[in-house]
Amino acid sequence: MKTVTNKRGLFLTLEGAEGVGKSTNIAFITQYLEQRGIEYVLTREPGGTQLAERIRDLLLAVHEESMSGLTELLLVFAARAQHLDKVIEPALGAGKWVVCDRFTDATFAYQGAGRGLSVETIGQLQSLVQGELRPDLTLILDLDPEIGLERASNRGQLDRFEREQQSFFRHVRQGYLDIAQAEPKRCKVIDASKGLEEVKLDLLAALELGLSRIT
Ligand code: Z5A
Repeated sequence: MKTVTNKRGLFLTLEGAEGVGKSTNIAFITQYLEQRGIEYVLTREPGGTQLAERIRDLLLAVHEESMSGLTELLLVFAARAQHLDKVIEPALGAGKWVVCDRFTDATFAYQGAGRGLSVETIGQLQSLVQGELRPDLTLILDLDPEIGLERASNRGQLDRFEREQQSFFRHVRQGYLDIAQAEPKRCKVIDASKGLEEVKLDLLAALELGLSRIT
């Protein structure tokens, strides 16, 4: 087993479009870290703090008034600023690893590729809110949106995003694949259409490979 010498913790993110199985699979990542005695904080976006979770509620709820794309984008980054300040930065600074269910790649995929907002604008907000901070390793679960939406629809009431058309989720999926292609060192794509046990093994292999390159 490799000894981790980084003083600052590592920042791992899990991404993917609707119903790909992030919540299910994130447990495999944390089990992996526990087995290696690595201290970590598990968190999610949008959310992760009391205030940021309130912004999440606003983002996911179905409102009578439609939400503009820019409002959505600014709310996502407002939640992120709070999350970074209260949870992510303090944990990384204390040498803990952070495992985050979605981060800014979701903004490029959903608000950028999905809603069609400018990548430059998102990049500017990313710099403003995060400075130089980027995830060290990102695992992207990839799945045909038709299957993902079917899996998600079995969970009950659909939130504001889940009510989007399939074409929206096709753009989101492509957005993620484009990010992975542009940043192959940081991003590993995992085929989430396989059975859960196979996805787990692929995820852990991608995690080990990714970590071997950065630790
Ligand atoms: N959002 C955004 O727009 N911009 C941003 O910057 C950020 C987020 C950060 C909330 O995120 C929304 O915020 C999200 C994008 C937006 N909206 N959408 N859509 P979220 O992560 O909380 O929402 P979510 O995508 O709906 O995630 P989820 O609820 O955690 O679902 P999931 O993790 O993808 O799936 P799951 O609950 O683990 O699995 C779904 C079902 O499939 C479940 O019954 C599993 O048992 C089953 N499953 C899982 N894996 C398998 C396999 N391999 N085979 C068969 N069945 C499986």
